[in-house]
Amino acid sequence: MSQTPSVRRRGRSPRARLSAVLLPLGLLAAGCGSARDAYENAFYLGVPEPVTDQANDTYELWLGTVAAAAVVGVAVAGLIMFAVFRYRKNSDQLPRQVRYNLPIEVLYTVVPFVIIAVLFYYTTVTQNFVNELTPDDEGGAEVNIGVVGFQWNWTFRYDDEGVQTTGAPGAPPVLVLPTDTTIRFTETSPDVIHSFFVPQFLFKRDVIPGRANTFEITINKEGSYVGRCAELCGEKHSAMNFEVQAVPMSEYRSYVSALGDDPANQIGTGAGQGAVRTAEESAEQIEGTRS
Ligand SMILES: [Cu+2]
Repeated sequence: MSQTPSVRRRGRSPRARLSAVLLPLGLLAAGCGSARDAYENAFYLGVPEPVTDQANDTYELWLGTVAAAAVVGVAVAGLIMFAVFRYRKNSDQLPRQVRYNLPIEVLYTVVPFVIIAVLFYYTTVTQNFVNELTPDDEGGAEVNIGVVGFQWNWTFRYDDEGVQTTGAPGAPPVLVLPTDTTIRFTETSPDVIHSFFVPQFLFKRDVIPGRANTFEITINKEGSYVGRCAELCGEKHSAMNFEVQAVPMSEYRSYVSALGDDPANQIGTGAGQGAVRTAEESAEQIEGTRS
C-alpha cells in the first residue's frame, strides 16, 4: 500500500531538508550577485545606485511614488482591518442597510484624483528634465557620442574627434565618457530595433533604424558601469553587452586622442567601424594616462 502524503513528508531525508533550505538561499544569492549588491538594491528600493544627474531625478520620482503607494497601502489595509474587526458578525440580525453616503463618495472620488494629479505632475517634470537637450544655439552638449546598435554589437563614435571603436564577439566594446560633462548621444541602427541601456543611468532609449534618437546625460560618479541591449533584436541579443567607463575629463581627452593614433579607428577609413578594443585594453590605456 502506498504511503500517504503526510507520511512521505515526515520521511524526508536530512539531505532533502537541507537542500530545501539551501536552494532558495542559493537562488537568492545568485539573483543578487553578492551580499553588497543585495544591500544596495534594498537601500535603493530595487533600483541600481543612480550615477547621473538625470538618474538622481528619476530615483527621487521613484522614491516619491513608492512613498505614496505605501501610504495608500497602509491606509487601505488599516480600513479593511478596522471594518473586519469592528463590524464582524455578532448576531443573526441584519445590520442597518445604508446607501449613497455622499461625503464618502465624494472623498473616494476626489482623493484618488488628487493622488494621480500629483504623481502626473512630478512624472512630467522629471520626464522633461530627463529628455532635455542643450539648445544648439547655446553650443549644444559639451561632448557628442554616436551609438550604432547593430546585430549583434555596438559601435561607439566619438563625434567631436572623429574616432570610433566597435565590439566583437567575446570582446564587449568600451565606451569611455567624461564625468561632470553634458554628453549628447545620437543613436542609429542599420538593421533592427535595439535599445541602449545602462542600468545605473536608470535610463534606456531605443535605437531605431531610419531615425536618430537623441538624449543627454551628465555622469556625476566615476566608475565602470555595465551596459546592455534592452530590446530583443535576434539570436545573439544577449551578447550585446558593453561597458561604460566614467573618468575625469582630462583622462577622457587623452583616451580619445590616443584612439586616433590607430588609423583603423578614424571614422571614414578602413572597415569604418574602428578597431576592436577589449575592456582590459581600455582600462590599461586609462591607467597609463593616470601615471
Ligand atoms: Cu540589440
